[in-house]
Amino acid sequence: QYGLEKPRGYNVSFHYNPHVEYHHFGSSHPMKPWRLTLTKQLVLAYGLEYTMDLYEPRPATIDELEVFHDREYLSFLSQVTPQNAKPDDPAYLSFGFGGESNDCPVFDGLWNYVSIYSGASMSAAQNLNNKQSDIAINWSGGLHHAKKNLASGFCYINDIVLAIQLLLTQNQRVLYIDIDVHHGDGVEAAFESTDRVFTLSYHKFGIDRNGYPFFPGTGNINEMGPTDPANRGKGHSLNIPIDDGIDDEQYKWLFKTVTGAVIEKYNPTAIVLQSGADSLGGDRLGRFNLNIKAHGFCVETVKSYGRPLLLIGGGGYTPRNVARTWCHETAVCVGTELHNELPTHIPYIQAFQGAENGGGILYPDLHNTKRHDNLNTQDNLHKLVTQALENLRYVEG
Ligand code: ZLM
Ligand code: CA
Ligand code: ZN
Repeated sequence: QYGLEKPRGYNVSFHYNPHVEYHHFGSSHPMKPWRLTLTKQLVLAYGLEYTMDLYEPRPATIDELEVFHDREYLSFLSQVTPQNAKPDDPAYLSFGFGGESNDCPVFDGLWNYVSIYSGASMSAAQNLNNKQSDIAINWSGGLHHAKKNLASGFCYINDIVLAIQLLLTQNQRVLYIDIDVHHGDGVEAAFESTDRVFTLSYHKFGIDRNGYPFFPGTGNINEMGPTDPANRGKGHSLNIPIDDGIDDEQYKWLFKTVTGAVIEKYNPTAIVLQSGADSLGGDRLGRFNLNIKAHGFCVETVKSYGRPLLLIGGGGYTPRNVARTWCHETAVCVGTELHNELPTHIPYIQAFQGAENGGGILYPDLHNTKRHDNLNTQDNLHKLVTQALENLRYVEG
């Protein structure tokens, strides 16, 4: 209807199993799989499905997940239900479930949910491996905090680690970039002892007024992986700690300068970009002040290097803006521009209408919708970039 034709150049594939939508972490939990429904509705309303290859991947199997995760953890995760869960069982707490914050609740269909989003990331990685796609997208993945035997920060299975492991069968060097507002600690930890994966995370870092560190509390500029010179992974992680309220121009400059230096030095043959949308202005959990196009600039920048690209979701806690951003970034991948006026035939159009919901347009101004003062000075950011570039001294391409 919008007359979009498949652009020459980039083959983009979209890996999405709609069953992921029907899962709920519980009322008032910030992670809402429903944001994926909204994203899909925008992508369809703009006609982007005609510009990509669409896949409905099967759920991953327990054997596939065991490539990274411990068997005992998986057997617990695959069997636990809200009915049989024993919150005082030591196994329950030690695997990261429940607890005081209840970041990782046990909900109905949990195993189904985790196998679906993981299967989609693996399917996307396989498409890159077979050279069927130049860019493969899974907005339901990007759960970067999960460890091999631990659920953490809304993440149970680390689909990113599983996808990178598949890419490593065909690539000597994989670069992982993470623009979620939280530190990509699980992916960094998984590959700390290899130089075949370089991890780069941009995130909010610091202690709040109440004395709590911003989750997960790691990722300062001096954390560069193992320090033992005998460890091949030494210097193959780069962390970019950022303070509250960073704006579009500052973030774009920081991202372009640091990411560009890493790509040129490390020379990866494939790139994985975790595009968590909680770095947007007005996010329920985030602290940054980015607009949708500044977030999308990161996708454009990475795409411009022309390497096989796996693009995955992650955080994002203001669902209407998550959907806007991931729809925009899907368009960036296929190389098309979208009208600011949202098509009116979208199911759930009300979610995007009204002044507080972004006024029925694709690119509302998100600047200071939650009033985080900008604590990042130009001087701090220049020092940060200088240190970041120095941190690349152990890297060979
Ligand atoms: N408490 N409900 C980002 C993951 C962020 C941990 C633990 C002291 C929440 C949050 C859960 C409904 C990604 C922490 C100790 C009390 C925090 C976090 C359930 C609200 C709710 O209303 C909520 C009852 C819940 C959780 C807020 N949790 C906000 N921030 C973080 C985890 C995941 O985006 O990076 C990738 C998907 N957890 O801060 C405590 C440390 C304080
Ligand atoms: Ca990050
Ligand atoms: Zn996050």
